[in-house]
Amino acid sequence: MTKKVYTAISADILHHGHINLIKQASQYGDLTVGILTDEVIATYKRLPVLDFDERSFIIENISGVKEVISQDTLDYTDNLLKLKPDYVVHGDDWTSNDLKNIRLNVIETLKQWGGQLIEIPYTQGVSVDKLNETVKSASSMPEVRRNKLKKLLNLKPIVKTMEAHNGLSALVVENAKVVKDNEIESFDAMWLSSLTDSTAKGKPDIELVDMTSRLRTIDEIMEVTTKPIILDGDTGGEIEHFVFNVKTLERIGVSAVIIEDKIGLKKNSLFGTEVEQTQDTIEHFSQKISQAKKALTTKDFMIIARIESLILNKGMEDALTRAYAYVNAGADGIMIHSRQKEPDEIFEFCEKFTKEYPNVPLVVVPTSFNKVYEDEFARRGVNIVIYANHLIRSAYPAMMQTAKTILKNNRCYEADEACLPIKEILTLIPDK
Ligand code: SPV
Ligand code: MG
Repeated sequence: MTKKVYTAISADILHHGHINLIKQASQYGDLTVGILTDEVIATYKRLPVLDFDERSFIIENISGVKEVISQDTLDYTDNLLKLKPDYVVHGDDWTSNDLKNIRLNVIETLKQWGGQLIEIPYTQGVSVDKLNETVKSASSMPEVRRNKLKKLLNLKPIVKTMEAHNGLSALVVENAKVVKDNEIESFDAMWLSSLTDSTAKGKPDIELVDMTSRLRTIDEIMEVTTKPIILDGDTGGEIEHFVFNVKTLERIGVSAVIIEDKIGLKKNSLFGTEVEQTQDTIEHFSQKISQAKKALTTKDFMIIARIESLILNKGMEDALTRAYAYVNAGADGIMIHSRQKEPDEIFEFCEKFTKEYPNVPLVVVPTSFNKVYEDEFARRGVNIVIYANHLIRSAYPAMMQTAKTILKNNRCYEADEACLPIKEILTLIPDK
């Protein structure tokens, strides 16, 4: 009987190494190729350039391929259990890279029916890094970056978003990655927080850092990253100004702006009712949304309305009434905010809102209700989770500690332990 052979690939940037793999694998029997889904690639690498159907079409037309199936997880186990192949073929590069654990799972699973893993030498001369660099610079262009958030919303159960306030923190969001047993975790998008942008400049979060300055930060971050950007637009300011600003943001490749329904001197929401804050009228804020929507050119750019009713103790009814009104005014999504430690009011809002508008993206910022896991939010209908301030909140105590260590010791030897080695800081940012 003909043997069954399985291999899995992304096939987004196709090169001679793939052909080599397929050629060799097909010599062992009937070859099924698992194509990683867009969602898997988006988490593991970046949004694919070609979508799943396009990639599958290419691979099924390569000679030596008997069949193409989808692989819905980075881990092979599900497909292997379905197919029970005699052989899995893979390049030998995965013994040492992020796929190490995935490889071990393959070996374990194959043991169940005496299957075998065949590792072929990784094709030399393939400059994947160079190909990736080309894709990366193309994918930081405004037209490409802008619609990434909408694409991710379609692909992922929840879009994981982390704050960035300058080039370096944005590089952390771009590159941070954790390898687990059978998956790889990374952030999907960046939140350009007003709190952290202001704090990084030593200023209070009261719309003092103006749009001209915010645009400088955005540009600094855009220069070194490819992930989509959600801008904290504070109150959006005057309607007449907001209409201009959304056009600028759209043109430079920001994916979304979130504006909050407050008016007058804005203070940070996490103060709640401890400081004076005034909520806008539904009519005026709805106008701000609808006029800005009319000014846009593309369908990619999103204006998300942020509701402050729970922050200001105005109650659930008020929050929901506002949410429905803002959606009717054209908002592309709703952010519901709360400063309660327990997530109850957020969950109640999610349940009621998603019943009415199951397809309108819902955003939460769990700074206070921080025990909830992402998959629980996703189950309750949340589409974007924003970790709004955690990089700067962790950087500040680390910097203060180092400063004090040097003051205590009157020399810097003791501080070295908590510092990045000089060699690493010199090479952290490549010079090309
Ligand atoms: C920010 O990050 O600036 C926000 C979210 O607006 S919060 O600080 O929770 O108000
Ligand atoms: Mg803010």
